[in-house]
Amino acid sequence: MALTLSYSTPSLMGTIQVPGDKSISHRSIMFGAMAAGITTVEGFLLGDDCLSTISCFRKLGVEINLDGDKVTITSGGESSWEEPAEVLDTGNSGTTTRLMLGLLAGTSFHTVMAGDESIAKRPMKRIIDPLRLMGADIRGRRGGQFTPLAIQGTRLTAIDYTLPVASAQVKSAILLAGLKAEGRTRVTEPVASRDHTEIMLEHFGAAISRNDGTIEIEGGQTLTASHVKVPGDISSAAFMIGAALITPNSSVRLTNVGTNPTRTGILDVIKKMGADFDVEERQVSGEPAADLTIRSSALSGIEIGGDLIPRLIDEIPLIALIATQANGTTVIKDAEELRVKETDRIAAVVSELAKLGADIQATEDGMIIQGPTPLTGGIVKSYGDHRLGMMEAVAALIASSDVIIDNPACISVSYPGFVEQLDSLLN
Ligand code: SPQ
Repeated sequence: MALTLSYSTPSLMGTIQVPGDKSISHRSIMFGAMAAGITTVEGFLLGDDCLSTISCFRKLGVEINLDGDKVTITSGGESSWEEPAEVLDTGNSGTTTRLMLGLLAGTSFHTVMAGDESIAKRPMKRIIDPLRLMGADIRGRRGGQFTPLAIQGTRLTAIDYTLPVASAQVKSAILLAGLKAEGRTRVTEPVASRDHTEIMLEHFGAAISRNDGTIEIEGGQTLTASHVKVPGDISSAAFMIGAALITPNSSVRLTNVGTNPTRTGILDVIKKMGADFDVEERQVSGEPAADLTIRSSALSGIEIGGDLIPRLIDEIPLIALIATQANGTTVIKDAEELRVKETDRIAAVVSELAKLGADIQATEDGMIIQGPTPLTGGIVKSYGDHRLGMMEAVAALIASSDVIIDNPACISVSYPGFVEQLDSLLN
């Protein structure tokens, strides 16, 4: 069912807590399932993707109980996992599919994993190649490039691997497989990607070393059950940040947002564009966090590329929208990874923002946006991609007439209750 949004000259005021970080929530379940004992999690994201992770681990025999955003994971450790009788359904979640490949490669049993239509198109070779070098036995469509994937657990040996793409999912899958492998695994990343796996490995008692872009982990270590506090997701907060920046007369406070430096590229970008905002820092279980106050701002176009891209990769649809309201040209480059996300996010963002009157053009590895342009209403598609759906809902705040979003249900992948929370800020 489509969602019709019509806002006439709104302003946004108030304080909200955005839902828990998706990347950290996934990992909290995986680490809790690997560790023998009882792991507790607070601030867990009850989004569809993280629920897919829970459902996969329940099928492996791990006991997981939910009480609001609190989770209790009771596990006998990785060695107690059972061969699942059913296919593990990873839904729309790339993180679940890819990190679980690393975890399942070193078991003693057989698993089959599959997700939705979007997952079936996302590249898995980048994960399977290094895992095969470790000895993994993984088969899939087109030589293992795509799901469904069949994994026959086997003994793994350590590798020394340099990532060809900046990807936290590839890095994490190798490190998680490395935890079970014989020997010392080394992963080198040319550009830093999010490091939640490294932080959580240490938090659960594993010894790892991190030096100049190389992470090392000795195989055969066991994890100790722990307590995880999940901060708010900066990738979700980004939509509220963008909403406050482009809606006149707005001031929005976002509490307890994760500000791990590998994720705060969005804050660097808005600062460079001239945004008016404050950051008050806090600390949450090894992961930094802050309260952010964002006010409507006059923005200028900038160039975004290079090492900054992995630090804001999921925020680019929103950045493209705010660039339509900035003075001058915004160029986003080095972001070809966007083409293999839930949908081709370069093509989708350009086509849908153009429908709303934006002056935006696709390039091979990004986009060029001229601003400011007033946005009109119109019928737009989410392509089943949560980040597209939310960007379009934020665009509706400044559109001159109704914005009708086709297939808005996907928003619950990472931000259940997003539209309601946005509406609660309306003045
Ligand atoms: O889990 P999924 O579907 O891959 O989610 C996305 C998103 O927009 O929420 C990407 F489409 O985030 C990825 C992110 O782009 C989550 C992630 C992680 O938790 O490790 C890492 C990034 O992907 P990658 O491919 O760069 O490693």
